[in-house]
Amino acid sequence: MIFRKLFPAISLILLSALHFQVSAQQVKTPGKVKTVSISGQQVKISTEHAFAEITVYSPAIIRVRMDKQPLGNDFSYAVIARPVATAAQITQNSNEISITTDSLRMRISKHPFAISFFSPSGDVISEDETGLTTSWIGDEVTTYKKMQEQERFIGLGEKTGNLDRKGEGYTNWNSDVFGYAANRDPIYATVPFYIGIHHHHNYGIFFDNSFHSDFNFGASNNRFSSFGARGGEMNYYFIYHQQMKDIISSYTSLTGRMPMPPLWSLGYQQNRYSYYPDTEVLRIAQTLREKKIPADGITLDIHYMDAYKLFTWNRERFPQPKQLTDRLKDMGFRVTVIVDPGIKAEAGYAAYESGRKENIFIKYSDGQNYTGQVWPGWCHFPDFTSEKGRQWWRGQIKSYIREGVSGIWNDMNEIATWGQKMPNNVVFDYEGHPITHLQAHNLYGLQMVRASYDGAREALQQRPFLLTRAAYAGSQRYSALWTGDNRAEEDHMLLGIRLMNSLGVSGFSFTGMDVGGFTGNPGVSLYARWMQIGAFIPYFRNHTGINTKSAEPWAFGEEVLEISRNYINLRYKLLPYLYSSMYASTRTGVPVMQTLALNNAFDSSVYDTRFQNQYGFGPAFMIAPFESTREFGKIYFPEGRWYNFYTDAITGGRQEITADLNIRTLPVFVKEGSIIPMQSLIQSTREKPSDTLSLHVYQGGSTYTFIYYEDDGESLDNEKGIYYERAITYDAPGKQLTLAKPAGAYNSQFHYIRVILHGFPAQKSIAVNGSPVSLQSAALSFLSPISRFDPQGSFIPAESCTVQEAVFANTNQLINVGL
Ligand code: NBV
Repeated sequence: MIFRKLFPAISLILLSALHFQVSAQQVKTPGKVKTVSISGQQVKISTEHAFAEITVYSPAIIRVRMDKQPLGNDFSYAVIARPVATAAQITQNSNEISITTDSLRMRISKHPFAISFFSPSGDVISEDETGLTTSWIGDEVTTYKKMQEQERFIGLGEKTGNLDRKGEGYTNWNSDVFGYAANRDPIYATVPFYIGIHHHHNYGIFFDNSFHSDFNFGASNNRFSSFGARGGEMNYYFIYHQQMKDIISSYTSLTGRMPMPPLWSLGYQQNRYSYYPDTEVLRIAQTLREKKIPADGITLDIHYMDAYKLFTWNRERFPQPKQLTDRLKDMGFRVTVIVDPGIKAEAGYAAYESGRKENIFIKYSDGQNYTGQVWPGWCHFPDFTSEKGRQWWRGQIKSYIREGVSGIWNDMNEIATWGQKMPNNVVFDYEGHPITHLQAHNLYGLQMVRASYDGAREALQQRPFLLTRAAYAGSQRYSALWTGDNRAEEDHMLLGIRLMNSLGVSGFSFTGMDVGGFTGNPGVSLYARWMQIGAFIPYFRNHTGINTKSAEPWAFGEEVLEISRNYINLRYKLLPYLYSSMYASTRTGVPVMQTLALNNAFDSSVYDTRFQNQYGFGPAFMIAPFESTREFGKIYFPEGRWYNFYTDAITGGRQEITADLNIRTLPVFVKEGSIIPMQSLIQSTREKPSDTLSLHVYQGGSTYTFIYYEDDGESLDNEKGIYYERAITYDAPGKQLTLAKPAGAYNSQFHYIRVILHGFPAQKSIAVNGSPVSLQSAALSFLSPISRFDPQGSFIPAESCTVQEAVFANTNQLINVGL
């Protein structure tokens, strides 16, 4: 009876609830433009259902902000640039608004609102998919771009999969993925920037939104590519240049570039989870020296702590940390320690007590500190989105520096907690404008390394080395990034290369992977190949997990030891080249480790899955990595002529060649016309090389400039102009090599230059500033022979090439060499 009476009311409530659900699930598009206001480089627009703000950031960058409500506080941790004064012509008529810069044209249709971008010559570069444009489902916002014919997509930071991401979809939600599968998504880092390529155009899109986000490059649809997030504004930067490297430069002008790393961090780093006690650390360091394996770094994983409590030392294992780091420093090793964000909630533990007192932990919405479980047990987590939290962390980090630590390795900062389900009602300060975990999650790693970097730099008064696992766009300003808990498997070695190549085009130049693999045990050949590749990646670290076999270079037999030593030696000889290439990257954002697409964006072969793992290392090298067990393999040579690095044999470009492979040599090629500076072998960067810089010049057909760079390797003086920067130009048609007058207030440590000519016709002498200097012909091997251990005790000789070389004094005057 009562029910019958109440029925109409209940059904009304139910119906309206249902109606609400239906309308919440409706897809809302902006509709028609209602008002337009143009001021300087900016256009503000209101439409039937949305608000938009279009800002010209530079001739090549236009920012689009949209929301279904009036636009809110404009704040980003990723973007550090302000709009550059740009001559932009902004006009409108009843149908459209048009924005024209020197590099780009944008059209905004009014009925309904839709955006298109064109090249200055009028080609379509990117256009909203008609009918879908930008739309909302509840709080979720997505922009749909028409899929252009034959369009390809690369980038998006640390993403598994193929180089060309066409047909795939990806999610950004920083995740702790121990031993991840080679196709796992998402993994640790969020870099919502990608490059689209079609019809001989390429463009970049940076979607600066830290909520859980999704990118679709034609997955499960044949209509569009899209990017969207579960909350926040549509907020993207559109970048157009003809050259892909300029797109990366523009992108990194927005989100920043890596600072110059300390030289020692480019040397070889020996790791495991974990080396302890101190005597074991010293034994490893000593063995590297005894076996003449150059190395610069050793890392302490979580077992250096007392019961995993951050900012403590296990005094049984490490009674005198400062003595240990001092002793290691004397041996030419720097120590990097791991830090996790979880602070154990334990009365009496200093970091916990001070963190509580200072009230710097993240909290539930009711004000109670959030507690999650990690290594030490139940923990609280610092709020790195508040200055107070960062300041507290900076202070704590100083304790490591006092103990002589030089590097800070930021782990578990996704945030990783047991259960992997951090509650969304945890609130973060966000510089006084609180946000929930939904928006803060992907930013946590970025803010943590910011605080670690600032703390370490302040305390060291030198360049610190920082390493992180989780990241958001912009983290490159503070830290190198490594690709986490990979597996000791062949496909993971190759995947690691693609991850780093993708990170490279997404603004991260300083990257590494666990060489040898973190989970599992690599076979002998896999380890050898991985070490060879390690010599040609920016951060060269050997690391392995807790329950794995020893994975130091001597743990796999004599042949592997010799192979590893060969390539680590090579790495050390190449440090002038690598250091200069890293410097170039600090200036331009162009990565040192480069997918071949970077210079060959419109060459379909570089995306071929058979060749997609090939990459450039700095401007000169092309590496062709293969699984270690392969006996032959196809290599693609892009445009230009290529020298075999070991033999100088030349291969013409735009062709595939089947090459014989062996485990002693990694296929490495040098682009014609290159200049590669090298130094004598040293055992660590603490040791001075000989005073002769070798300049390898590879005969080519055009003019090329290499920017050579030196500084003291670790102080901050480089920021005050105390560096040595010298343009070295090889003008092939003019047969000239010119070393310009150096810039900066630092003196080169090299007093002589040895010019080593590859592929040049035989000559008796070269003219150095007009005076003849005699040329010698010499056989050159970049590697040492490998012992064969047969009854004769013979050697497998290393391949060699014949070069011509001449030595002359290195002065600060212009040096002109006639070749
Ligand atoms: O601190 C231990 C490990 C570390 O070795 C590894 O490199 C990180 O990715 N860490 C993860 C914690 C858990 C590993 C199972």
